[in-house]
Amino acid sequence: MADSIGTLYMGSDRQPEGRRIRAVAALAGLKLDISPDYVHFQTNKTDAFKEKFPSGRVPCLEGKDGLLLFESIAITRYIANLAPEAHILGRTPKETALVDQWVSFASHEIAFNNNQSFLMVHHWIKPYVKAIDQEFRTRQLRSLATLESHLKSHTFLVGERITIADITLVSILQRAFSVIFDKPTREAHPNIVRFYETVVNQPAVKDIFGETEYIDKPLAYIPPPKDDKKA
Ligand SMILES: N[C@@H](CCC(=O)N[C@@H](CS)C(=O)NCC(=O)O)C(=O)O
Repeated sequence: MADSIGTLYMGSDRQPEGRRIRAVAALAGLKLDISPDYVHFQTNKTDAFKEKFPSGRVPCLEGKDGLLLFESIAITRYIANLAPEAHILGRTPKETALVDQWVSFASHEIAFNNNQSFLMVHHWIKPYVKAIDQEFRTRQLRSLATLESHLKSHTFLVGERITIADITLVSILQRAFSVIFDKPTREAHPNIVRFYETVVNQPAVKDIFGETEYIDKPLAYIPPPKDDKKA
């Protein structure tokens, strides 16, 4: 393998956006160093970090050539563009447009809704309002229905080979499997589950995605202990 293309700053190994970038680099056959010194919620709050990456949110890429890049969609596209022979952005302008369509759909129509429920249930967004949580879940289910229907007749999202759209989507589904995708939901979406298993088990990315936690019941809000309410 050639020299590393740069250093990736990321939170935990389980962060969907970080996994996605590492998986795209692996498919592209490119080496990426992971910053060993990065401490999440500390390093990203320093002036030195924000001078390089003004959003103060990871993942961020510091290229060997000095490129400074934040936002996972931009980073995955950049890495895929460095390896045109891997064809993971699509093989024609039409395929690339379809790849962009599914990256957008996965990010805005699935990840966004799933993240809101995830953040509410974990007390990051307060106060918890069940009807709002439920609305995000309903919206997500509508998007999952669109996906299920597409995957009935497609092995991968676009064309006959894996692209960054597939990697983006499975990184998002992996999180969704721990929030909304209980057993009945999995049974109602067999093509999504088949697609997910096909992509995460590709030899190049299997170790990056690791084990998936399949829940039996949807993730539910647990109110904080009474003492917390006084604070
Ligand atoms: N839109 C960003 C989202 C990244 C993101 O959610 N980063 C969180 C991961 S926990 C973060 O860095 N949070 C730290 C903070 O907000 O201080 C992307 O796609 O890269």
